[in-house]
Amino acid sequence: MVHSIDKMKKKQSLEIFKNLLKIRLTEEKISKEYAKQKMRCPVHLSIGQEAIAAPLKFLLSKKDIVVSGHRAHAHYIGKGCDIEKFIFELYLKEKGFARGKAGSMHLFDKKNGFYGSSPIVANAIPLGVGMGYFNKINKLNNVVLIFFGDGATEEGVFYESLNFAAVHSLKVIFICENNLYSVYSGLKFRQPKSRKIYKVSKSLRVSSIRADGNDIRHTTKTLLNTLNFVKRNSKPVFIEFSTFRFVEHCGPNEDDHLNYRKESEIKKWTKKDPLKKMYSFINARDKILLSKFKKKFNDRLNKIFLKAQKLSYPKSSVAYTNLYDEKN
Ligand SMILES: Cc1ncc(C[n+]2csc(CCOP(=O)(O)OP(=O)(O)O)c2C)c(N)n1
Ligand SMILES: [Mg+2]
Repeated sequence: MVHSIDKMKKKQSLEIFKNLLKIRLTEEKISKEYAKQKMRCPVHLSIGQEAIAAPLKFLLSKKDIVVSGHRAHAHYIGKGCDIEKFIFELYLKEKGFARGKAGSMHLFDKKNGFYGSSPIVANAIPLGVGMGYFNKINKLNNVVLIFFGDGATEEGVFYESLNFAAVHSLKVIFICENNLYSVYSGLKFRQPKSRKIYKVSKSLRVSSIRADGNDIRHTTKTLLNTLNFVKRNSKPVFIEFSTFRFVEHCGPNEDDHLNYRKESEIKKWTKKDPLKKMYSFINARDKILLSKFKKKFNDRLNKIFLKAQKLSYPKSSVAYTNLYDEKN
């Protein structure tokens, strides 16, 4: 585990770079295969937002908890959860992590500390705060990271949860991935122009920061410093990462022809693509290592996807079994 950014070894940063690539390659493969109509659950891809999730596995222990919303693939992969069971689940096969009952928006991997994602906007926020409270009353030192979008900050439960976490001094990190849109609605149609999301949190007495969500160096440093602060001070913190999604809200394709986002805005963010950004500062040796990793990982993905398609679906007789299975 990485504890200090200054003492971070070259090998550790390369692993974080690999994780970013891993998320992108998995999402691109999902996007490519989706058109074949074999994966029948809705998907909300994280392409463009991966730099926020990529450091998770290396900064957190398995006992630290992550929860998320509908756009959760990156967080699941970033935390080091089981990719095979994830892809099987997207195909709704019985070997998926939820035996084919969950699909893309109810991700879960207890062994790796991923305690669920939920498609109801803002739903994971009180869930994560509840786990933070559980940790507190059981004197556990684990931290809970709650991921959500800018849209979730417009739900009432967001305010209640921040208030509760502040009052009870919970070791919870609220992470808002501000990609400027909630489906097709830009922030300017939803929130007063002068409002800054991270300042709302400050007014509720939860310390907050805003950082670049597309530069892996910034996301790693921000997450690590925040984790250390939360553990040391037993207080919640709110992080607003600025970022942008590169494909449609739900589904595998681009939707720029719909014109809800200006061409100039898309161009600006394309230049800030987290993968391109990462390649702009890594050295030649790391580039070679990453290209070898890319080939190997793509081969692995191809095998997983082929295997997933051949697996069997769950029988209808088990539709109502294991719905609340503790052992799952
Ligand atoms: C309570 C609730 N309201 C509305 C929806 C429909 N919905 C699904 S995703 C979404 C957009 C959320 O935007 P944001 O929180 O910014 O996340 P992003 O999709 O940008 O990652 C909406 C409105 C929902 N799932 N749940
Ligand atoms: Mg959004």
